[in-house]
Amino acid sequence: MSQLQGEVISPGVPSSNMGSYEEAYKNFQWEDVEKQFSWYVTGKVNMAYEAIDRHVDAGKGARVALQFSDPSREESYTYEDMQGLTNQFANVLRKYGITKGDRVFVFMPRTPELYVSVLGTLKVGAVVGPLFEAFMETAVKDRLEDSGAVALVTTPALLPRVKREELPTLRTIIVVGDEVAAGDGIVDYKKEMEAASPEAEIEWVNREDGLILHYTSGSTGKPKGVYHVHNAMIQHYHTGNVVLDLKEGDVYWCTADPGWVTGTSYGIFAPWLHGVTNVVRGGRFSPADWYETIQKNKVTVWYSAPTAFRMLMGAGQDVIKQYDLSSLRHVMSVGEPLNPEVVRWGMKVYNHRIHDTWWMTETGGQLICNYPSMPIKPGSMGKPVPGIEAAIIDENGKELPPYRMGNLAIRTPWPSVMRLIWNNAPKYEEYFRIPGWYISGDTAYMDEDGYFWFQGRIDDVINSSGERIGPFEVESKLVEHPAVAEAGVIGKPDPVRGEIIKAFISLREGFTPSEELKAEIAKFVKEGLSAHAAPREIEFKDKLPKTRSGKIMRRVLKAWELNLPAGDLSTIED
Ligand code: 6R9
Repeated sequence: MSQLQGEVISPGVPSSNMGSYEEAYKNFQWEDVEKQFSWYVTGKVNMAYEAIDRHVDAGKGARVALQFSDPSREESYTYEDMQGLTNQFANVLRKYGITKGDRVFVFMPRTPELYVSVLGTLKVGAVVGPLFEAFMETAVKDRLEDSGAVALVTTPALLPRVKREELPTLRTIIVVGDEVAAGDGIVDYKKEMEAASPEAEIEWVNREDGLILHYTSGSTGKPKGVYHVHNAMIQHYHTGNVVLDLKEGDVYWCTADPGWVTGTSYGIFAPWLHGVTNVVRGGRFSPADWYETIQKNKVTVWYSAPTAFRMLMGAGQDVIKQYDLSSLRHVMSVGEPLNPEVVRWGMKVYNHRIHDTWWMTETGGQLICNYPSMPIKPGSMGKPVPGIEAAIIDENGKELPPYRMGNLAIRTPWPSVMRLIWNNAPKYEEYFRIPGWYISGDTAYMDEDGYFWFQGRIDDVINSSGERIGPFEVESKLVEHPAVAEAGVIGKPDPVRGEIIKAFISLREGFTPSEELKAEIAKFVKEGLSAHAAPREIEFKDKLPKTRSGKIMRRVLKAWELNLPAGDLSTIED
């Protein structure tokens, strides 16, 4: 573990919203954040009002809220535009009898209509269920069925994947397309929007009323519906301030799809609560298009994921040189461990620190992060957000001293923690099985400066000859090898050693698989990390199985290895 330490990158930008981390942490009160919202007094709230209408009421309606582009569209919408459109959509929903507490799902590509649908749904007090566009029949059905969804917004291309006859609660399907055959529960989005008034009453709800239902896969079983409430906005607003460091006039780009929690908490709520310009780019990943998006929109704050940074790294420096990225002020990452190699590369090619942030669907918002004003230790997730207490505990709830690996746990409660797992109370309670703590399912350790270091999911930790090995550490070393594009590491059962380390590797452009290369890579880890961490087996793959949010699915690698069924694959990419 220790080879990752010792390296520290000082803050490049001294001025940030938070200022000194220690001071901010010490003096923090959640009440001070809550008091920024008028609903603090009345208790009646609506996320959509706070994200959109509030800015119009404050005279800032002419600002650009949504800057959208994909290969066929380029559009911008002011806060005032968004107010009118979301009101219209709320009126459409009301016409079809959709009311407070109903579950309304969105199943469509990233387009302005998706964002209008999400916020319009919130305006009537209904709960949003976002789905990845790439979901196939069973994935869609499982989620709509479990949640008892009454309405769905989708496109003509995706509609055939919705098995209506098997979904008795699903009454209304709103289709966003050019020629929609309306009738029999099918509603034409465009026609209805044209006919709807741009004025609507907002449904004022309680802070504990439902906001969003995000389905996420565990290591076993069907996906779980993680339920969040409007109160989460306190966390979204706070982290938008101290982690995203959003300031008046910022142009912010979160590359995540709203099917993933990052694409809602930080692709919708946090930026709009702060009244900044939110850039949304549809279409597929391409390094040139991504850099073009930054250049063209003069993006100042950029939030992406290790998998994307690794792909950009793989694309090389020549493409970067063709673009002007000087607008960037702050860069962040989330979703899986951010390899130190990627942080070093970010310094070299962007001249920016990439700030790692850690959190989960279940936590609703960021919890452990690196901040603009704080030194970064590459490979560390950073320190708890002010207002959050994090610790490493054992199975009895005992806090462990620095450098001891254990359960990464968070003191309960905090504003955005999930309130339910839909239809699954036992699953929910597992997270809170130790009184006073939320158990994340991740393992980590803390160093003597209070930085947290991710080690793996509980079930991913490898034990080889009595040595505990975190797969992340091995993967990080592997991707430092010039031939390695991506790597996934698992423990393979072994009669002598308990487990041995097996690495699945995709190679960079220009490298060909060979036994020599395998030996060379294994030697590289042995020499760079330690003998016990070196993979005893290496297998080359064209592509590694990943979730749509970019996580390498080690359980799929493990299933391949052991010839077992791979389990729920609904979140797998392509
Ligand atoms: C936001 C999000 C949560 C799991 C989490 C952990 C992994 C997320 C990470 C990270 C290492 C980071 N994870 N951020 N691991 N470093 N900075 O990703 O939510 O899709 O629910 O995943 O992702 O294992 O437990 P979700």
